[in-house]
Order: sequence, then C-alpha cells, then structure tokens
Amino acid sequence: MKHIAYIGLGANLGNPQVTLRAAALALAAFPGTSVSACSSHYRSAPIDADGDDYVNAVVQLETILTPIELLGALQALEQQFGRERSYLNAPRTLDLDLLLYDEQILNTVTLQIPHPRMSQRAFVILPLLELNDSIAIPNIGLASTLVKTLQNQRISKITQ
Ligand code: PH2
Ligand code: MG
Ligand code: MG
Repeated sequence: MKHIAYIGLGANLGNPQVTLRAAALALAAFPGTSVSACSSHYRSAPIDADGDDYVNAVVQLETILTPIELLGALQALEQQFGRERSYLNAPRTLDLDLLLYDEQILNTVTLQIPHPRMSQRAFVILPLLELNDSIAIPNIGLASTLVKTLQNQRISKITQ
C-alpha cells in the first residue's frame, strides 16, 4: 500500500539550495518511495533559532515505508549530509521533518505526526500549500486558514 507523506526540508549552513536539491534526489532513492511533488525554495528568518536565514521547502512522497521507517531513513540522510546536533535548533546543514503521513495522527516519544509546530511556521505552511492548497492538518484544519496568522514571519519565495 502506498502512502502520501509530506517532508519539510530546511538548511542554514553550507550551500542550502544545493543541499535541498540533493536531498530531494536522495529521498526519491528511499526503498519503495518516489517524490511526487517538490515546492519552490523559500528564504526565511530563523524561528526560535540563531544563525543565517534558512532555505526551506516541502516535498510530497509516495511511499510504502511506515512512519517509523521513514523517520529512520530521514535521520540517516541528515547524518549523511553532516548534520551535527550540538544544541537545540543549532544551525544545520540539513533538517528533514516528517510533517504529515496520510491523515494519520501519531503521538509517540520519538515521533509526533502531524509535526507539532508545523501549523505555526510559515516556512512549512506556504510551501505545503503550493503542493496542495486544500490540504487539511489532522486536529488543526485546513492549512489555508493559517496563512493570515503567519503574516508577521519574514519569508520570500526564491525565484530563479
Ligand atoms: N527549523 C528549526 C528552527 N527554526 N527557522 C526557519 N526559518 N526554518 C527552519 O527550518 C527552522 C527554523 C528547527 O528545526
Ligand atoms: Mg525542523
Ligand atoms: Mg528536525
């Protein structure tokens, strides 16, 4: 059975745009997984974090992996891209967050779906809406209704 998952990508160390493109290719190489859509890249001010501006994007996957298998594969990929976890929200070469998995809700110690902070982050909601403007976030509602609450966050689509 194929499932639809949305992954948030972020980076603010190294060359974030090159990293995000390489990461999308690497996601497509996960077992039983294809990348069915990729958002634009967005430049965004760090939220609850320090360092340079982030580049963020969202991709849609079709996958046979379970949420836990997907989380393991995402964390392994972060490691391959040289991710170091020195302190909470430290600048990172690559952050891969499992945002949504079908309409499932999951609350374990190691994995919460929907991603607990996604509805408060323009750098997740704007690229997500680019891929699916009628998407609903379980327990929250339509992502499109959140946009006006996020208007104070500095973010711009990268066009080139
Ligand atoms: N990720 C964080 C913390 N803050 N800010 C922006 N703009 N983009 C991010 O991806 C981001 C952040 C923790 O994962
Ligand atoms: Mg994150
Ligand atoms: Mg993360």
